[in-house]
Amino acid sequence: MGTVTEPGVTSAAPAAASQPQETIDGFQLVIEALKLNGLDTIYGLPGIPITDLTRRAQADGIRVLAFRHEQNAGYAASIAGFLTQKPGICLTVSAPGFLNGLNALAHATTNCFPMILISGSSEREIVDLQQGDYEEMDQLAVAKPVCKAAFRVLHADDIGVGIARAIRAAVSGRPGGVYLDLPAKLFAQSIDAAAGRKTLIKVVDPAPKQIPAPDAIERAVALLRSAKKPLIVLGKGAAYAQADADIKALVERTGIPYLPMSMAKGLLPDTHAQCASAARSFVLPEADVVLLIGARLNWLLSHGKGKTWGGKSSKDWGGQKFIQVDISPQEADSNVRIDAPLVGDIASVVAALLKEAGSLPRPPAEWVGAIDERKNKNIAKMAETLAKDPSPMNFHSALNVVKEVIKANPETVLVNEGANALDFTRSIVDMYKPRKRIDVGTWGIMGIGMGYCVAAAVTTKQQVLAVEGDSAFGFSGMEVETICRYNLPVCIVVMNNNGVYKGTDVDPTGRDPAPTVFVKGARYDKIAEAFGGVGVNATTPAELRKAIDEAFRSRKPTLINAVIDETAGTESGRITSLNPSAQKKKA
Ligand code: ADP
Ligand code: TZD
Ligand code: MG
Repeated sequence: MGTVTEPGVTSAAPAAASQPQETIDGFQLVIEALKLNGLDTIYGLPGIPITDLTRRAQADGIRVLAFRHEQNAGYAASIAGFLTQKPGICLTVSAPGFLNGLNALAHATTNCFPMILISGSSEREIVDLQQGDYEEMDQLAVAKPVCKAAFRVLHADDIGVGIARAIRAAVSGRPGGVYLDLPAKLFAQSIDAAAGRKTLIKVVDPAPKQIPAPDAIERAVALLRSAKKPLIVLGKGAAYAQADADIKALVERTGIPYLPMSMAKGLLPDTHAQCASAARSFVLPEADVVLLIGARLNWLLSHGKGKTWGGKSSKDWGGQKFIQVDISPQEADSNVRIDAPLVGDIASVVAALLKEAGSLPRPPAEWVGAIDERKNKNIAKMAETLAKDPSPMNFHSALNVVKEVIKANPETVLVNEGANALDFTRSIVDMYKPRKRIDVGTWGIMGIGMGYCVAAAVTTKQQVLAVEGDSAFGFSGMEVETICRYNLPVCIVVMNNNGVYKGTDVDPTGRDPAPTVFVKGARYDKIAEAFGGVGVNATTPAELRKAIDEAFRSRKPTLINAVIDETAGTESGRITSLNPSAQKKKA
C-alpha cells in the first residue's frame, strides 16, 4: 500500500488510481443475478421505477414480454413456473401495478406454482411516514398474506442474496409465489463492479429432492396390497414434478385405474385403458384405497367425503383409505384422515413406489371390469352426442372439432377457461401428453387465458390453442395485441354464447341488459384484425375446423369467434351445486 498524498491518489500507483473506478448499479445487478440463475424471461409492464430495468434486461439478452395489464403478465409468470419448474418472473411498477400483479401472485401460491413478483416501490422514508409519495404503498406488508415469502432489498450489495432467497422460496418444498420489493433508490445505487458481482449467488440445488421415509413407503404399499378396489388420482402436482415416465410406469405396472385431475390430463393419454375419467362418478364412491399423487382433497375432490365419495350426507366419510403423496407434510388430514401420508417430492416417492410395484397383486378383475362397463357406456353415449350437428352450433359440436384437432396435434398446449366452455372442454377433449392442458386451476378463476397463452407459446415454442368462454376471454382480451405484437403461434377460440353461462337472461324490469348477458352477436374475431392478426367468424363445425387448421398451418395469431347456441349452457357449468341459489332450491 502506498501512502496517500492527495485524495484518491497514492504515491505508489498514481496512474492506476487515477482511472475511474468501474462501478455497477442496482439495475445491472438485478439483471445479472437473474441471468446467473437461468431466469431468462420477464413478463411485465414498464413504468417508474422499472422502465430501465425492462430496457436493459432486453439489451442484455433477457426476453422481456411487455403486457397491457400486470394481471396478465402475472398469470403468464405463474404458468411459466408450472411449465418449467423455474420461477416465472413478473415485473411491475409500484402500488397500482403491484396490486394488479398481486392477484396472480396469490394465484401462484394457491396453485403451488413457483413465481416471483418483482415490483419497484417508492421511497421507504416517505412511505413509512405516510407522507404521500408517488404511488405510495407499503407493498411488502400487503403482499405477505398472499404469498409464500416476501423480501425487500435496500442495498445493492444485497441484491444477490435477495434474488437467491426468492428463488429458493419459490421452488423448494411446496412451490409458491414470492414477492420481492425493490425500491426505486436501489436501482440507482452504484457499487464497485468486481465487489458487486462477487455478491451474486448462483443458487445450488434450488429444489432439493425430498426422499420419502422407508417406513412410510411400507405403510402405503401394505395398504395398496390390501385393496380390492384401488384407485390412483393424479393431480397437477404430479404434472409439475416432471416424473412422467415413472408415473406412467407406476400406473401401468400396478394396473390400478387412475383419474387425472384437470391439469394432470395427458400425463398418460386420456384414451389409456386404465383411465377412469369417463367413470368418475362410479369410481370415487366405490374405491376402497385411493392413492393421491400431487392432488389435494379440496373442493375439486369434494373434500374427500360426502355423496361423491359414497357418504350418506354431505359431511359423511365414505370409508375410503387414503394414501397421499405430497411434498407438504401439513397437507395430510386437511379434510379427512390420511392413512398413509407419503411426504416427499413426487419423483422420489414414485421411484420408491415403483420398486414395490411388481410385488403388488393386480386389481381384481371385477373392479376393472365394472369400471370398463360404466366407462364404455358413457363414452358411447358421449360419441352419440358429439356426432350430432345441430344448428346453431352447440358446445358439443364445436368441441368435437377441438377434440379431433388435439388428437391430430397432441403437442398443442390447450389453454381453457369459462364455465360451460371449461367443463365441456375438460370432459370432451382428450389430452395425450403431460402439461399440455392449463386452465383455471384451484380457484376456478377467469382471466388466466391470454397470459397463459403468451407464456405457453414462449416457454414451449409449441402451437397454443385457447378455448375461451366469451366472458372468460373478456378478462384478458386486450392481450390479443400482445400476442400479435410478439407474433406468437396462438389460436384463440371464443365460445360465444352471448354471456355468462347463457345469453338468454333478461332484466325483469325491462330497463337494462341482464347482468349475465353481453352484446348479442358480438364479433370477437375483429379484435385480432385490429392488431394485424387473423380473425374468423365460425358458425359451423366445418368452418371452425378449417379456421383452426389454417391457424396451425400458418402459426399466425388467430382469433375465431365460434357462434354457440345461446341457450346451450347451464348455470355455473358443472359446479351448479356450489351456487347458493341452487342450494336454496334444493333445501
Ligand atoms: P389438483 O388441483 O390437480 O388436484 P392440487 O393443486 O390440489 O392439484 O395439488 C397439488 C399438490 O401437489 C399440492 O398439495 C402440492 O404440495 C403438491 N406438489 C407440488 N409439487 C410437488 C412435488 N414436486 N412433489 C410432491 N408434491 C408436490
Ligand atoms: N371473476 C373471476 C376472477 N373468476 C370467476 N370465476 C368469476 C368471476 C365468476 N365466473 C365463473 O366462475 S365462470 C364465469 C364467471 C364470470 C364466466 C362464465 O361465462 P363464459 O363461459 O362465457 O366464460 P360459458 O361457456 O358461457 O359458461
Ligand atoms: Mg359464455
